[in-house]
Amino acid sequence: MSRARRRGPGLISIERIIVRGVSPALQRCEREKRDIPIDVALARAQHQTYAALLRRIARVVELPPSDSEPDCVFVEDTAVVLDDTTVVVTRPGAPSRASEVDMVLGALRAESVRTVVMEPPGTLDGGDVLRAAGTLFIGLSARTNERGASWLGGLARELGLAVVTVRVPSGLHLKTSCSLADEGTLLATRSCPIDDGLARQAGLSLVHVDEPLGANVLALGGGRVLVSSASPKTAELLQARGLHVQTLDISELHKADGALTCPSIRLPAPGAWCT
Ligand code: CIR
Repeated sequence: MSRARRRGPGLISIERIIVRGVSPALQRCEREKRDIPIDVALARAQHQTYAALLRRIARVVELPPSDSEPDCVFVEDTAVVLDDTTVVVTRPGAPSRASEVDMVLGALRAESVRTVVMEPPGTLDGGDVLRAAGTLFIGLSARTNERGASWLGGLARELGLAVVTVRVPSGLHLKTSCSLADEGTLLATRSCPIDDGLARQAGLSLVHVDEPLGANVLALGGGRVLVSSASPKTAELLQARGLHVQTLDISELHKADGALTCPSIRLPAPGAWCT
């Protein structure tokens, strides 16, 4: 018998956050423009500021980086937080990132989180999954294949979530082009595959942003949102909508094709959800 039950909108509330340090090998990470130098010391300092900001709102578990996992700071890709009870540990689509899941799985178990480990042959990166109230959007990308998306979709439906799968036409992940600013607001570039109709079906208002790096913000709950300092117009727009905006310089993580959601796994408080 299906355990499905309909989900009300509820609130974003983060109880715990997992982050992982910047690898000394970050320069060798997966990325589109490999020739742009990354200042690893600066990346580390920016990441420390990110972690410090998150510590103001939740308990942060910080995992050590690895010399042999250049992308290990981008923990979001290794896990999908479906709800306040269940976290999926993924099979990242880039072979160089496959081993990153081991440390994250250990950390989730140490936190007594119920984990479900994805099975082959599907692959899926957490950056392709957007939880928005009662809907889970899954992007099919160069990293997330049909098998991975349908496996995750099946599990999410069992937990009572509506599932919408979209094709990611450009950019690394679905959340490269969109993210939630708060419970009801989807920020997106014009190339985002979630259009106005899909957003409305999920109970969201779609707000287009012109700055590509402005599309990935981190909703912290309680009307607070982290925005990259590389997207000042997006920060202004959100402030004008009444949100408490904190800007953060993550220039070196942007050079690694990362953005604000990528360096953390957010775990919700009981009865709440996270994006
Ligand atoms: C990668 O290409 O896998 C990393 N350099 C960037 C991952 C960014 N993660 C995310 O958007 N969730």
